[in-house]
Amino acid sequence: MRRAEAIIVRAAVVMALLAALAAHPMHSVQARVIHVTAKRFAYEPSEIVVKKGVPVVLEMTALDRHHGFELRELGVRADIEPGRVTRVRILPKKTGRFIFSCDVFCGSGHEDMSGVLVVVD
Ligand SMILES: [Cu+2]
Repeated sequence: MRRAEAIIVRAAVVMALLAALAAHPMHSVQARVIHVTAKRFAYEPSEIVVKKGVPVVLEMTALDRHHGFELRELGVRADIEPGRVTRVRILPKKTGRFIFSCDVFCGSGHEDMSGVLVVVD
């Protein structure tokens, strides 16, 4: 292969890689990562403040047992388990206070296991 051809091929490979990276939803906009833990019968933090239009990734893990994470208004639900990180990407599109709660029965305080995602301008 001639030198010019080799350079063109290399440039094409780099462009294709960059395009693939940019097209990937997790990389299209820099997402803010927020760590959340769940245990009987609370999330930490229980109040998560995010900015409208800025994507966030919740990295969630459980400290004691299997819990759930349901944020119905934003169409999000996930399982949270010990020894595992569950990632949920959220793009908040409107401001407000959105309650999330545990939807996996985890004991006598399960009904009170909730938190709030606060979306601000
Ligand atoms: Cu629960």
